[in-house]
Amino acid sequence: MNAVFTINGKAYADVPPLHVKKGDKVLVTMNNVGSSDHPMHLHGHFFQILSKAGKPLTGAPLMKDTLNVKPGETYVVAFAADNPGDWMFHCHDLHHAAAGMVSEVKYGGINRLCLIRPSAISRNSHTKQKLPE
Ligand SMILES: [Cu+2]
Repeated sequence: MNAVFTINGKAYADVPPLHVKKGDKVLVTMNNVGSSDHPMHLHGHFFQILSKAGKPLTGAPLMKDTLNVKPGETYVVAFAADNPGDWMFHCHDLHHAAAGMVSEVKYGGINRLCLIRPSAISRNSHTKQKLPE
């Protein structure tokens, strides 16, 4: 079965990123409308769980970078945009991530003039590959 796993109805790379600015306090609602658990993982930040099913959490602040959201559950979490870069925000069931359940947190003002060119070059080959101009 070739299931597609989505965020807001879209699969990566069609999932719109969360655009943030350094210093923002970002609220994210995670609502699992599917039938599988989705351990949602944010790179580069920790988020505080504010509420589950509309009920505020009590006690000491609960800070996590991964939260398992079960079918039907809704959490509101918050994080401080304090680590500029482009960060993945994805389901940590990597089968789900590979099938599209990936978003990104992107900061404005980041230099995106980077280029990497992965390729498959045999380690046994002594042939140098000329990069295109
Ligand atoms: Cu998942």
